[in-house]
Amino acid sequence: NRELYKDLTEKTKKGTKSFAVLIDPDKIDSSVRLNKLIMMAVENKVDYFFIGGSLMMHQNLSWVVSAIKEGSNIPVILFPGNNLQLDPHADGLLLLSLISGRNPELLIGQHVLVAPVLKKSKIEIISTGYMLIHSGKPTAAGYMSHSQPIPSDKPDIAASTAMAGELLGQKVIYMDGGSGAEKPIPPRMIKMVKKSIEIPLIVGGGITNKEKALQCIESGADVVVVGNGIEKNPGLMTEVANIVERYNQSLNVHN
Ligand code: 1GP
Repeated sequence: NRELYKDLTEKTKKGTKSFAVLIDPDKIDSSVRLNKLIMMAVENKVDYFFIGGSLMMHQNLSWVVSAIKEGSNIPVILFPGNNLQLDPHADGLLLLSLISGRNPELLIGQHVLVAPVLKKSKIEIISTGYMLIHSGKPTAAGYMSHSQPIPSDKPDIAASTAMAGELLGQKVIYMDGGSGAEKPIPPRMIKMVKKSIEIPLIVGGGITNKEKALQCIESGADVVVVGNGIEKNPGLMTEVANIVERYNQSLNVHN
């Protein structure tokens, strides 16, 4: 039994950063490709696999989860785009409450439907205050959630929203520009949110190179998530992993 949340909070307290690779099962079209990604993730000591997407056109979820479980010890955390994206073999699940929006279905409605299933499962549930941030062109997450993202030049709204999430008992805050976002979350916003909360901060969306990943980390992200960028260029996985590792090593030197 893993203690994913305990590990993450301990890392957050120490300032140690983590790297999550997002796999959208709909984008995986061959087991060769999937196994390559898994092998690369093992080599690069990736901290987490996040699994999820806006749709499930190909019903690939359980295949992807079991391939990762067979090929690695990297924790598999579901990051569901909707309540069809459950798999009992995953280690954890980000139970998302879309606190940036005002769509009651995604704040509590869908959760009521899946709660009995989740209570019975052995998956570690991590209650997540999920915040979509405007990032240029519309994203699938924005469209599918019937919600308005937080404007990217309003860090105070993001900070107040994150504080509200923490006060309501969310275990982590996830700031997301949405998959394939034009731009990552602005550093100023990450900094202000990080200063406003004690719980771990996950940041993703539009991280397409190592410089952007480093900027997110230096601004205060405890976990950086990369999906699209790795789909387009698998070598980015190694680059981001190296950046995170070097950052963590420099912490050890200074402590
Ligand atoms: C999306 O945060 C994730 O929900 C990752 O986004 O696919 O743009 O890396 P990208």
